[in-house]
Amino acid sequence: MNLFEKIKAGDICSIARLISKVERRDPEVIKAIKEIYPHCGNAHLIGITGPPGVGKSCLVSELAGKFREKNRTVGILAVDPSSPFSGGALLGDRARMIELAGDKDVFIRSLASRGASGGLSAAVSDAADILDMSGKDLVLIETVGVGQGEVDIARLAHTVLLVLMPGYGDALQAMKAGIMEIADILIVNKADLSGADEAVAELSTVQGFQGMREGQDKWVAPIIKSSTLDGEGIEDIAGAVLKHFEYVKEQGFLRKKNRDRRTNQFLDIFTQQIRDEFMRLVKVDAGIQRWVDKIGDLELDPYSASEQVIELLRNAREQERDSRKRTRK
Ligand SMILES: Nc1nc2c(ncn2[C@@H]2O[C@H](COP(=O)(O)OP(=O)(O)OP(=O)(O)O)[C@@H](O)[C@H]2O)c(=O)[nH]1
Ligand SMILES: [Mg+2]
Repeated sequence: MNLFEKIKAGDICSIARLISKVERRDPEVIKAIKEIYPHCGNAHLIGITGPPGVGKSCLVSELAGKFREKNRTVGILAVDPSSPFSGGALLGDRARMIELAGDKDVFIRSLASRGASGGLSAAVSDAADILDMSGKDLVLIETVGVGQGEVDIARLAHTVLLVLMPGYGDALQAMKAGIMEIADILIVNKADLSGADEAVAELSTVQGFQGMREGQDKWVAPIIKSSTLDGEGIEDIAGAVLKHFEYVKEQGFLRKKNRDRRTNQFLDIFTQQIRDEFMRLVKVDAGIQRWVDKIGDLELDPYSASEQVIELLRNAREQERDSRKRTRK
């Protein structure tokens, strides 16, 4: 079996090896992704985001356990975890994690921005594709922070869970607009602590912002209280996650979400490759080097310079169209 076949069969070592390459942005990965791409699109991608320390990782492991009870296979990606980890310690040294660690239908990995020169966003997207192709029904992606992170989880995930905890009312007021736009399910974790009901009340007051959600105004994000200590709310969250995916599919949003994600992915790759190619050309072409120097010497402003290049592309496209017309005649 080659690497591709092994991953498709869910072989944990092969998945891990390829994701490591993805993390390093190893050029070999591009070849693998090209091969994998047509086989993606079956997994439900779930983003779990929220401020540091609210219990996202604990929640992810509880949810993974819950989905396993429902016989779903699970992939877990923790993006740039604030605390270092090794193996199972990633999601806390908890009984649930140890249980998951021995399960071949669960794959757990963290991705760090260290050394990811092509951007962490690209690595996360590729890693999600690999897990998707390996046959994972659900891919849980934990990211810290909302909106300010390098990884735009709302673009990638089909369902976004925003996790808060009692005492986050002030933080919420500050970020409410942005949050309410991306969250499909709102969670007040650590409900075993005091102040959970107040946090829920606070959240419901800002839920009016839901109306701003483009094309999805019928879905009102449920607010769920949870505690990973006693398991409160976990079943409800798992149920809401699956219900949201059904909703997204029924309303025809799934296709749109996937198309938007892929368009953005293409644009990211395209701009990166244009940059790389341009920097390569500058090194080998003295004419281009002189042209770039003009920008530095204030003889040419960067806006006009960019417009000149776009004009070149446009002309090339027209020329090609003309020559195609001529060959048809
Ligand atoms: N009381 C209480 N503590 C919890 C609960 N869930 C998690 N914790 C604790 O909160 C702390 C942080 O939990 P994590 O799951 O690591 O939180 P996180 O949001 O993933 O943290 P970062 O990844 O560092 O942003 C740990 O000490 C957990 O034991 C809960 O439901 N109740
Ligand atoms: Mg965490």
